[in-house]
Amino acid sequence: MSKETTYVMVKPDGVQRGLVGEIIRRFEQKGLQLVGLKQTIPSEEIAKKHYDVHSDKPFFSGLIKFITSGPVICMAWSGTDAISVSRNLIGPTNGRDAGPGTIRGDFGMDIGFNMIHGSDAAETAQFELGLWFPEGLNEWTQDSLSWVYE
Ligand code: IDP
Ligand code: MG
Repeated sequence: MSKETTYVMVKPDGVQRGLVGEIIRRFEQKGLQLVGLKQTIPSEEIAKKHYDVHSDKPFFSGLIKFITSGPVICMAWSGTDAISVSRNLIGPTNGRDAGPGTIRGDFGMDIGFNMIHGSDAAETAQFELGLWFPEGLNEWTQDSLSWVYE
């Protein structure tokens, strides 16, 4: 158990489909703390850095085209084990395989259009937060969290 901050991003399909509020609601209600939030249209440069691990995959160019096609919502969420907790809220990559109750399971039918990204490990979270939030995050005390953690 450790306090972590993870990078979460609503992708262009999630923004286009009007799912931003629904997605933020799920993270808030779970008990994660929002420490960074903004809308941006990603440049090709930032998109390629973000997805660099997939640069040799056949879907890479399509993925970059998709991510840069319109606005995304960049978020930073903090909490105990925030990385795995967020990945569980998000669900498996392909919406058709994702269980009900997960974001991809409840709203998605596709592997490419899967609405949301979440960092998969501590090192990736650190890299992605630095990439998308070079201005830094907000540290603040959320009083309600004293009723989330015993
Ligand atoms: P993740 O988002 O669940 O961590 P990754 O395997 O890291 O999934 O893939 C990154 C993103 O690349 C996925 O969220 C999805 O948008 C896209 N992607 C992955 N595999 C495919 C594919 O086979 N076809 C098209 N897009 C894919
Ligand atoms: Mg991934």
